Amino acid sequence: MNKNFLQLLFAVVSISVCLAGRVPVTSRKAEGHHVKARVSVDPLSSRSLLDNDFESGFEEPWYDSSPSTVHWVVEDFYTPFEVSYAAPKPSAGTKYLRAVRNDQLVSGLLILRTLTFTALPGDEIAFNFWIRSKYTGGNTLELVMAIGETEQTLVSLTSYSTSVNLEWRPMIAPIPVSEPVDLTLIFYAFCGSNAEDAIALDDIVLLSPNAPTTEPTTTTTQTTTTPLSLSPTTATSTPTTPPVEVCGGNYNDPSGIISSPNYPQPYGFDEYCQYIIQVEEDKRVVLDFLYFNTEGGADYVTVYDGLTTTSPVLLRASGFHSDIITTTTNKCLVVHSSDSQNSFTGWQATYTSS
Ligand SMILES: [Ca+2]
Ligand SMILES: [Ca+2]
Repeated sequence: MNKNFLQLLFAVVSISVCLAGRVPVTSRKAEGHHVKARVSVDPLSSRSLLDNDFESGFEEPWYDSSPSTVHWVVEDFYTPFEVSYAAPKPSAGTKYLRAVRNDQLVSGLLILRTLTFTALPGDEIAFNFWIRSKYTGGNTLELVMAIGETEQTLVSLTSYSTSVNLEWRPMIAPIPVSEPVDLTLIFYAFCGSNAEDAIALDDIVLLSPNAPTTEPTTTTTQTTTTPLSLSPTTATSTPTTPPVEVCGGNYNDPSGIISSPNYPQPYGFDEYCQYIIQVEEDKRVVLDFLYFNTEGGADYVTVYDGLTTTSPVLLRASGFHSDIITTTTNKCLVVHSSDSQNSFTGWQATYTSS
């Protein structure tokens, strides 16, 4: 009798434990993605974990910490959460991270964070984004880097927030550190309550053109064993030399290509570059801007109908622009200028003589 009672008691306790064990799982599911295990990773190795194209369906190692009812959720292009205004189709894959609102489309702040990782000099963060809003500038999207409590805006994409923006756009933002620094990256966004309002992210990649690889180590080893007379040659072939940025210049060929410094990587801050184009005496210069993406209202391209900044202005543009410009004489001056923050992909133009 006692034995049977103990067996019964054991069975009841076992079932209770099982049930108790299940409760947190169920409630955690009901809460959605608020509760997430954050993996503790060494900052230097977590660098390699930042890349995410969201095709797995998971947002980790980025994580949503939005405080209100709007959340970053992985959406599939073919099964969207908000069907009235579908996202543009990604260039690769079908999934991306989208600001998803509740049934009442209540507006709110969105926050997306990384783990703490070690940023190295030269690091850049690349991503694709789509932002759209019923009223221009109504939705916001900013990428911020946080070192401890100090936050610094890397890029603000609010100027892309218009009712007609129906495409994914690429962005590369430099992470401005001069030495290895542990930091986190944070996307702050605000999504409004109109049906047209939308924000999405995809293809986040940490680019590290200056990150040490195994190659330079081998070179260093060789340098120490080579005769002294050969060392200057070895030194000049060191692969860590950064590419030379072209800022303006003289262009006298009948045709050519000009672009913002570092194109198609983002141009720099506080730049002022003059491109002087001169073709044959009886010809005119035709400039065709094939690509144009600068910070609206801050980073400008100005085309003068002559060789000085006092010449008539043929074009002064920022943001998105598409244009073909013909000068009245055989020469023109193109000026690229940027302010001290927010650098975009820039611009590229061909010129011909006609
Ligand atoms: Ca994707
Ligand atoms: Ca700028």
